[in-house]
Amino acid sequence: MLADDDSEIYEAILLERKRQEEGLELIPSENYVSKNVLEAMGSILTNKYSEGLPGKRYYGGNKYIDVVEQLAIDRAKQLFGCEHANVQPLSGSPANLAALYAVLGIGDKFMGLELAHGGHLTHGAAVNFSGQMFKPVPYGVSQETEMFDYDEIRKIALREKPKLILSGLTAYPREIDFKAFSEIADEIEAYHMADIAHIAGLVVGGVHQSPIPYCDIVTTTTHKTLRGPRGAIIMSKTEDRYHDKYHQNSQKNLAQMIDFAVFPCFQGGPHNHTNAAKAVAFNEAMQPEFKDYAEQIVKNARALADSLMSHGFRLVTGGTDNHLILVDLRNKDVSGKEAETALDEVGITVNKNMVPFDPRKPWDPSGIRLGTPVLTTRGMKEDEMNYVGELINRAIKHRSDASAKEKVRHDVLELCRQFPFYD
Ligand code: DSN
Repeated sequence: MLADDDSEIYEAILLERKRQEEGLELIPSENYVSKNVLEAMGSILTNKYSEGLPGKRYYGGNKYIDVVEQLAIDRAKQLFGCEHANVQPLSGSPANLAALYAVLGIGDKFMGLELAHGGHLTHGAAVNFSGQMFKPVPYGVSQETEMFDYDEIRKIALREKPKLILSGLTAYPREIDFKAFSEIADEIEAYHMADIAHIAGLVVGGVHQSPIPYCDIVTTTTHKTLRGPRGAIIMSKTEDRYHDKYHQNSQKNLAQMIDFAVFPCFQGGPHNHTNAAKAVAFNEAMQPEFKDYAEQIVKNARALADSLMSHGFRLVTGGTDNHLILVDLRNKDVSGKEAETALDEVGITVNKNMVPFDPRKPWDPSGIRLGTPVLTTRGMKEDEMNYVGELINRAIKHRSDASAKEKVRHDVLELCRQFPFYD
C-alpha cells in the first residue's frame, strides 16, 4: 500500500484531496472528475507501449489497447460530430503543436488571439514554440467593448493573408462566433483551426456554438469543462481543402497529416490509461445529465458575475456568456496577485490574470480569472454563487484583518461541507 511504502507521497495526496474538498476551486480550466475516470487513469493500461494507431502498431500485445483507443476515437467522433479524431495528444500544448505543424511549415504566418487579450501561449506568444517556429500575427479585442470586433479581425486577415486563423480562448468570457471566423478564413483561403479547450463541455452540452461545421481542425483538452482526465484530442475534416495550394507534393489527406504530426513527428507511445479515461469521460458527456450540467455551469457563471458586480467589481466585457469571469480589480485598489493571495488564505482558489490593455505585468497583473465548472460539479447552484460572490468580496475587502479573514475561512468550510464530492 502506498500509505505504508511511500508515506511522503501518500500524505501529499491526502492533503491535496483535503484542500480540494475544503476549498472553493474557481480556476476555470479545472474540474473534478468522476471516480470512474480516476479508476481508468489508475489502471494497468499505463504499462503498455503502443506506438501507432489501432490495428497498426509498432509493438505486439495491443489487442485490448486497440479496443480502448478505438472506443475513445468512436466516442469522440460521436460526441463532437467530427469526421476524424486523434485521441493521443498528451495535453493541450502538444495537441496545438501537432495540429499547427500538420498544416504549417516553419516560418508560415498564422493569426491567433493575443495572450494578454485572452489567448493561449500556443496561439502565437513570443516565448512559445508557436511564436518561434511560425510567424504569428496577433488579433485582440476592441478597447471599447473588450469583445471581438470581427470587422477588425477581417481587416487584419485581408492585410496579412495568414495561412491559418486560430480561434479560441483561455480568458475571453463571451461566446465565440466560429462561423464569422470561418467566413474570414474562407475569404483569404486560410485554414480555420479552433482551440476549444475551455469550452468543449459547453459545446457538447449545447450551450455554446460548435466549431465543428466551420473548422478544418479543432483541438481540445479533455480536463476542463469536458470533465475528463488531463489530456487532449485533435479533431479534423478528412480532406485537406487546400491540398493543391499548399501540399501538392503530399500523398496525405488532412486526417493523415494530423495523425502523422502526433506520431511519429512529436510523440511516442500514447498514454493508454489516459486514453481509457478519455473514453469514459466522453461516454459520461453523452448522457442527458451532461446537458443539464453544461447549462448549470453557464447559469452559475452568470449568477456569480451578477453577485460580484453587486459588490462593485468591474467585469471585463460587463459579464459572461460562458463558464468564466475576468475581473478587473483596478477600482478596488488591489492587484491580481494580492487578490489571489488573499483568496487563497481563506480557501478560495482563483488565478491572477492580465486584463485587455493591462498597464501591469503578467506576474502581478490587474485582474483575476474565475470559473464555475468545479462548483457546478459539486452541485452548487445560483444561490450558492450569490454567496460565493459575497465571500470573495469579504476576503478581498478585509484582506488585512485577521479575524475577518478567519470568519470567511470558516464560512467557506461550512459551504464546502454541504457539497462533498470524493466521499
Ligand atoms: N493553462 C490553461 C488555462 O488555465 O487556461 C490553458 O491551457
